[in-house]
Amino acid sequence: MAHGPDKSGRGERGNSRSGGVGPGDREGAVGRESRAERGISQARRIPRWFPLVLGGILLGGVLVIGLWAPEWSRGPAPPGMVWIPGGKFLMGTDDPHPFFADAHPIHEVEVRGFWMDETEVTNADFARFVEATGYVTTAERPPTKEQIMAYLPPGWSEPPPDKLVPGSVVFDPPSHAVPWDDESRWWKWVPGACWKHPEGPGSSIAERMDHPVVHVSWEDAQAYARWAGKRLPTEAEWEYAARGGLVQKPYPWGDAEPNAGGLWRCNIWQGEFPHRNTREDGYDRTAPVKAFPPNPYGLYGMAGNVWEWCQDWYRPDYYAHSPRKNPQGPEISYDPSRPHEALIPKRVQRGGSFLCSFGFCARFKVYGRGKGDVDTGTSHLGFRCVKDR
Ligand SMILES: [Ca+2]
Repeated sequence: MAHGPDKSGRGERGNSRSGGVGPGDREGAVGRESRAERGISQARRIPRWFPLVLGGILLGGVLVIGLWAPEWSRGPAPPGMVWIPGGKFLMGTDDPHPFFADAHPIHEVEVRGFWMDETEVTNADFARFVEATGYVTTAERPPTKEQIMAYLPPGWSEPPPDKLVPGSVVFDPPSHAVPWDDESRWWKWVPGACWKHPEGPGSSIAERMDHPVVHVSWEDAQAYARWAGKRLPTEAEWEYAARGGLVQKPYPWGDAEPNAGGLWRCNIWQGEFPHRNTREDGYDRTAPVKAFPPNPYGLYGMAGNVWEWCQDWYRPDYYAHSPRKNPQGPEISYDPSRPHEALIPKRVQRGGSFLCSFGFCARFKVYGRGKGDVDTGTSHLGFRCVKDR
């Protein structure tokens, strides 16, 4: 009884659990050897480099998805805007002309991708904003005595109260040639001039709803941008976009002169400035925002027509120490070119206007920089907006 089948069976099970090899186990070992041998055989058929290559492909795929996913996730284009893919570019110029002394040196800048209005903000756009908000522009409010005195050279007397009326600065060409040493020969303060009356009372935008809005201060442009859920471009974003992916070319379309082949590519000045405009490009003042072809990014009017406000404060020496990534402009503005205005807060303007010409002001080139008092709009100054993804 002591050697009965139960004990024997427990013993076999016990041996099996402790690693003993019974007939069934032997068969299993043989089976495992066979499978192992088959595995070795298969491994011998797969080149040793294969896992490395496969891993590399998978890793590369993950990286590509990681880099491009933000581009995919930007969603559909907001109406009237085009996507400007982020990247690096060479900002500024080595053009030795004094017009461009503040655009030195050439320096590499990197900007994030952003949406940009394909055109300047039009009178129709601005009318919708005013209708929706009741906004009153700077030019439609009476200026303060301090605002006017800030522009006058030291020693000038204060303006009488009857001069403190709403108005703006209008290009008013003289009838004959004049020296270029004093802009007051062609710029006039016109009471009643504003975005709705670009040349003053009696003028109208009724036939110019697709022209860029003008007589907007920086504050007005900011107010519009906030209402539209957008913002003004940084100067770096503006220049990056204007260049359209071209490298160190003078114009948004490349190297060709603005009228190469007898075809005008932008609205600037032809003739003798400021008294005789031959309007070979078809326009003596503003033009419709899509009057000329777009640049490679699909942006219209990045040269000429009207200057465009940017977000940045202006300093002529900023490029010498600009941050490389997404520069936002200097902390404060400074403009020593007009000593009595040096401390007036000025923001950057870009793109030039219908008053630009090679002789008088060639700053409609993509690297040309302009600037202006944040409170002052003129008849050749507008803006466009950008929007982050
Ligand atoms: Ca013109």
